[in-house]
Amino acid sequence: MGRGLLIVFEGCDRSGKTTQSTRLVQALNDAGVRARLVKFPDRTTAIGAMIDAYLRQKTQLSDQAVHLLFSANRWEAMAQMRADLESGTTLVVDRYTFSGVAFSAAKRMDLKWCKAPDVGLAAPDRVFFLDIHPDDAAKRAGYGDEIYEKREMQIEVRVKFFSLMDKSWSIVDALRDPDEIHRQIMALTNRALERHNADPTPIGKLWT
Ligand code: 2DT
Repeated sequence: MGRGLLIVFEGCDRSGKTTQSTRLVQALNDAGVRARLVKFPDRTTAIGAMIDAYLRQKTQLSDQAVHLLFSANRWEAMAQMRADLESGTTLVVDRYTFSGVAFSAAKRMDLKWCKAPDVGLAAPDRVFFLDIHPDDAAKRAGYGDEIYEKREMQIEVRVKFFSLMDKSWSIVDALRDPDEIHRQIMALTNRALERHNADPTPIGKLWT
């Protein structure tokens, strides 16, 4: 049995990442593919609790400190993620290093500095970017009270996401019917699984 794939969902707030990543895991499991959902930030850990307090504006942290906490929150999950991948479980990840870099870079932090703490994390096999303009996303339910849920920030984040894309990314139009989006993502995932089974590659390392 080969390794599982690392599939990442990225996008601005309200783009449907949580809905689509959950549906993908369900559909893969239904098709007999072992898959598990991973979500960053993972607010359930001690580090995640600090991130949660920052996002909900209950505590203040410097931009650098919170950036490093987001990265540490991925590193604390890495051993289990690698073990799952190696044992054949496909991981579907709701936000990953690209959110880390895009949100911090949108605050005018240096791009190279932002990438550095995530160097060496497991690299995704596929990234699905659920693309929606922040103004359309805001119409869905309006933004909440968290620190980054502001129009100007979201617009800047989207620009940063585009600057991070490479050939492993697929841009998915997130303004469409959720069933249609799911079918497209399922087709892209099946193609990635078939390609990997025909020509297996080891887990890559990020930002190297
Ligand atoms: P959720 O609404 O998806 O819980 O995200 N963020 C996320 C960062 O700034 N850096 C990161 O590394 C990650 C993973 C995006 C909460 C907010 O946290 C931002 C939105």
